[in-house]
Amino acid sequence: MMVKASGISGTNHLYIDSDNNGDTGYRGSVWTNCGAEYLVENGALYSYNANGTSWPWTKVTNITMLTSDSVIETVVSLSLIGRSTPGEMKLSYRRNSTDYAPVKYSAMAVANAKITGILPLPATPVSISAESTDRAIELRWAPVDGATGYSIEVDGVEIDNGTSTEYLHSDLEPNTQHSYRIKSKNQYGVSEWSNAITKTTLLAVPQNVEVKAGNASVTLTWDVVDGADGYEIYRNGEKIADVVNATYIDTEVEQGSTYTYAVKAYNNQSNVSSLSSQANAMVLLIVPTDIKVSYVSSTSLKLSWDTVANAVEYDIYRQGLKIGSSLTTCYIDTDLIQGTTYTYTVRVKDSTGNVIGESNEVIVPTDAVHGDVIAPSAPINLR
Ligand SMILES: [Ca+2]
Repeated sequence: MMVKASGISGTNHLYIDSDNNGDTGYRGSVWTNCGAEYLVENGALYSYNANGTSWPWTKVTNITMLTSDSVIETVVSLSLIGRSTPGEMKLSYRRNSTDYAPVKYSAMAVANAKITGILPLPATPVSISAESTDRAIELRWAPVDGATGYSIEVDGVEIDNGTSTEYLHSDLEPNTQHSYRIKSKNQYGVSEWSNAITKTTLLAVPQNVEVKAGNASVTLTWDVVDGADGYEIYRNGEKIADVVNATYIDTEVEQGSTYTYAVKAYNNQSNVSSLSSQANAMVLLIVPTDIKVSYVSSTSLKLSWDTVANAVEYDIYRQGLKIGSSLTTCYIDTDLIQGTTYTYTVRVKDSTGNVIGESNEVIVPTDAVHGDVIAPSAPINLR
């Protein structure tokens, strides 16, 4: 639009009856036979959606206006005023300035405009996908025919993305929400913004996953994840449990087997972290097995058993009462009474003195071996 006159460098109104219909839009007392849907004033475009006579206008966007005392020139994209087909529309101009008091308003100049063709603006990007990690979000969209570039609005800030149809938003905090809109460009202008896309980064990956094998169990611990409502436990690649706190004791394990564990954090908004790094645990044999009994004399016998990993000391129990300890894997019990049946168990203690395992009971009848004495061996670790 261009206006030529004199003394027009002040405040100006450029009205646009974009649908060429005098019954719609703003119908002021001056321009009664026309209804304006848009107004350009002081470098901004406004749209009208009130009752036709009241004044309120809504700002659409800033518009570049070149003004001098004798010429005003501005360009408004047809897409901004809702025109996508050729045809007529009406434009008008009125000076509106106290600079020219006492005549504040000029007479209204009205012109017809004809749109003979529509510049082929690029289409709005569609098929936009977004993928999250805990620290980044990556967007991709389908290339738009004829587009020479793209702009992306990232959390409210517009960025020129060049010709790429991908955008990586990095250095983000875990479990934070971000929003994006994309538009395409060509030599004639820009498309409408796409619909806004919101995407949340994943919860942080659980760190410092540690495992500790115990007596027929494995205890897992890891660092608490901010924003997590719970954790999923994976063993050998399969989910085995869901827990609230940052610890888990797996009792469904077999001694002597090795297991691989990993953890995911999740919250109640369906945000699930990536799998943590893996931790391996070998469930140790910590229960004395295969206790052997040999007779030293008719009133004494020797108990022996296989070495138990992590064992530092063994306590020997007879009839449920502790009768001694051993630093090795054997023990000689004396002063037995012939004809009596004795029941033994062996408990394993670790370096801190805790009992970490206990054997099954071994039942030994002494009368069955009366007179069948095995050659005595040297006493070991009698206490
Ligand atoms: Ca109208």
